[in-house]
Amino acid sequence: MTAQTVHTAEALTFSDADVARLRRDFPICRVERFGKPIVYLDNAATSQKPQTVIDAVTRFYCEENANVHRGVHFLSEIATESYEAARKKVKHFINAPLTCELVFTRGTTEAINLVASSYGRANIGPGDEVLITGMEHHSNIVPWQILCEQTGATLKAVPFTDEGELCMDSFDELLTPRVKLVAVTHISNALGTVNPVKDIVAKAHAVGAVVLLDGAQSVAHTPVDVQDLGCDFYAFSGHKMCGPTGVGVLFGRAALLEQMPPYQSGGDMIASVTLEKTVYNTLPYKFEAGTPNIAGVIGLGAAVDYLSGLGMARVAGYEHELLEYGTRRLAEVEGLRIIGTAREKAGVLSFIMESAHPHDIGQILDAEGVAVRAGHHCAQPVMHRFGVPATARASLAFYNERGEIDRLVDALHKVNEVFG
Ligand code: C6P
Repeated sequence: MTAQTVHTAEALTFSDADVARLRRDFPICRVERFGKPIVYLDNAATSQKPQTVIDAVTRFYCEENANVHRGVHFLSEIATESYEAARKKVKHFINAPLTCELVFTRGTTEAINLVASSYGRANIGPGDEVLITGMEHHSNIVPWQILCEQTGATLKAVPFTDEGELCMDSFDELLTPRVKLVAVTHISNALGTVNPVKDIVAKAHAVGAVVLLDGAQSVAHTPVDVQDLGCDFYAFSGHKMCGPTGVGVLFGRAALLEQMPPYQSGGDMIASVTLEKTVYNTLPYKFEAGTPNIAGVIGLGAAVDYLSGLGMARVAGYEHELLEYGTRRLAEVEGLRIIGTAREKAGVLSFIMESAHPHDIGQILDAEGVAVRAGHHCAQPVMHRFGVPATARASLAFYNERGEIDRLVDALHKVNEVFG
């Protein structure tokens, strides 16, 4: 019998009915203001949490609470198992080669600081350069500024175009053998630009530089495969991917993590201590000093289960459709200009209006039950580049509906009525 290939290609998006169904997983979608559900479009700041994540955290405190890696008793063993199971889930989620390459941190910010302090101080010195871009979040600027001040290295930044795309010619010029580390955001929180990070990694490796990718805005919006990207470090936060606050991840290649000194010191990061000398623990525990955010890590594991269940390719496909719809609808609003129009974009709609300051826009929208962020989005160099003090930003997630974009647009017309 001849084998037949059956193609059951599933559409890489969600239907309206799918979204309506999965919104029921998020208790906050039932919260109302002025008799209507709140339109939450501040997902780049933090995502909402499904019931399964909330339950995982509650269950831990109700049924498993104990410290990890320390006790010989039942609860401690269960807690340790759940904590380490979450690490394995994260490994599969981003396709890391080894479980020991995942270090739990407080978030993206701490993960980047860990690399700057530990890898940076051990490997970067006078005459060396660190290369970032002009569209980084402050968390991927300031740690490198401090490192350069402390070591005598120089910080350089790749500029970007009016559309918000990196000037890759400038990147090529700036990428000399003096560059020892390249740190780039995968997706810009202020512009939505998806950067060509695979290309950046390949080029950086060709001159011998290591690469850190800031994945804060990526992991919840697009499939991430660190082996495919080829990066050396990948940093992200649990709270932006349906997980709890106060927990994040640093992926680092084992060969690099092995030779890096500890970032913080204390309990759990040691193999043995005498008053004269300490032998450090194995990976990843060498970088997890003190009692970790156990409940947060377990909640993050549940978030990974939830996102994996949805399928990240479908999440990305649906959010892309929503972005296109939002971009089209915002164009109807008089005097509105979108900041960040890169060809490769994720679900971020940053904008300014002729009639009103972004903070006023934010206030009017809030009065209409629509939550956006207004400000510099911790990316002041981006604001300077566009000569604006701030933008209003609507940032999307897979649980947002087209009807919510419509409510945003109605509220923006109201801004023009009030201030126009
Ligand atoms: N951006 C935003 O509203 P933490 O705070 O450590 O979880 O994430 C920091 C961070 C790092 N990189 C990027 C690209 C980010 O977007 C963020 C957080 C939020 O855009 C809060 S400022």
